[in-house]
Amino acid sequence: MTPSRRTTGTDPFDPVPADRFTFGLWTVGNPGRDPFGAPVRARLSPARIVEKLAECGAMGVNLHDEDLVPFGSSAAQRDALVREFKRALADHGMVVPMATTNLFSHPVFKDGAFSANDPQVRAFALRKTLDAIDLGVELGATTYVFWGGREGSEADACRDPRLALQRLRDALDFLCGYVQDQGYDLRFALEAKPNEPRGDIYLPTTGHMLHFISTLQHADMVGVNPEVAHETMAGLSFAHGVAQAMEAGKLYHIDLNAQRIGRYDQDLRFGSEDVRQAFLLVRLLEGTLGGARYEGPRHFDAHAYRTEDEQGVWEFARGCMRTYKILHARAVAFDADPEVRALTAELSDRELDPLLAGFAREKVAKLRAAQIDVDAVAQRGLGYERLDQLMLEHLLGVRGA
Ligand code: GLT
Ligand code: MN
Ligand code: MN
Repeated sequence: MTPSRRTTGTDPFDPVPADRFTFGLWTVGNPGRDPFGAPVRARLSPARIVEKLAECGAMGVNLHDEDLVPFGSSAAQRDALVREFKRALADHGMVVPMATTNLFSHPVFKDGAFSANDPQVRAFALRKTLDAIDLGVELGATTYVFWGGREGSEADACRDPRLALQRLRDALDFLCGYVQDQGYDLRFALEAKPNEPRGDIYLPTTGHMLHFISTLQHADMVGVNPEVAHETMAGLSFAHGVAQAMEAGKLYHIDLNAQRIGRYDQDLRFGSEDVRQAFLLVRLLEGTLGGARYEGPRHFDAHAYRTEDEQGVWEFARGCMRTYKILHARAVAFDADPEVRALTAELSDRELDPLLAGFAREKVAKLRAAQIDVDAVAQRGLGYERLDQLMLEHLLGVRGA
């Protein structure tokens, strides 16, 4: 461990690099600007962010091209910035597991990037992404995120939405080809969002993304990067979306934050609003309920309240990580609780089980002949009230602490 790492005391919830927590440069670096007000905090340099995140116990940082290299920088400026950033990473033992492209800030992307109607915009977006991929790979990234924030519409008659999908597919196929041609060790992770900044964004949920991926030329190197806030904005269960991605072997990355349903994209401190969903999510990611565990970085795509100064930003960062670890510990205790285990134990039926998976003609008659006491089954209470209360009591710290 490097000297700048805070030496942790005995608190088991203090984050350490082995927990694999990461933040975007744009997250803790968010200066607190919103659509109605100017920034409230000074811009932090990438080197400062690296130093402070290391001190907080994070493993690494992720970035957009423009978080490090401002739009329009010369090649010499770029190289100097990259050199300085690499030095900060090395000095503080931090890594860059993920990178992405800013395809939303510059006015040229006002009608989208890969799906824009103007081929000049699409060509520029593709070219910018090639450069950003090179940058990410140079910094060591093995995951590349695509968040199509501007890929959408307000005046929906402006293009056939099927054409938009075709254009998005063309771009991803091209970029997968580039990565393979360069021999990069890089996988793509697609991030869905239903709206904001566009009225409607194409491919609005992780479920939409999962199907879209199956239509790509190099589907094997493309997965998803679901974000808590985005699925919650769509009114969906985040844990279910993540579970589907995991089950499909497509959870390549994750954006952790918090969100209240029905609001704009809040990107709040992880677990701060939706502690129940957050608990179920951590339980799933860490595999305490059984099954495979998510092995990628635990990335926070969130930012501190606009009320905060820089000190508050580092409190925010520590809070994200501590809450994750506390929920993990709660999930371990919950899933080890004998009463929970009894209530969630899988029922088995030696006669019926073999009939339920895999069609065979002879199973049809057996299924029809099986004795099933429908009324008795229908009357059986399932104990889910007790189960849910047990979950709350674990969460509230009065059981299994
Ligand atoms: C932007 C967005 C996030 C995405 C980032 C990656 S950019 O901050 O709100 O959800 O993950 O492009
Ligand atoms: Mn995100
Ligand atoms: Mn968000």
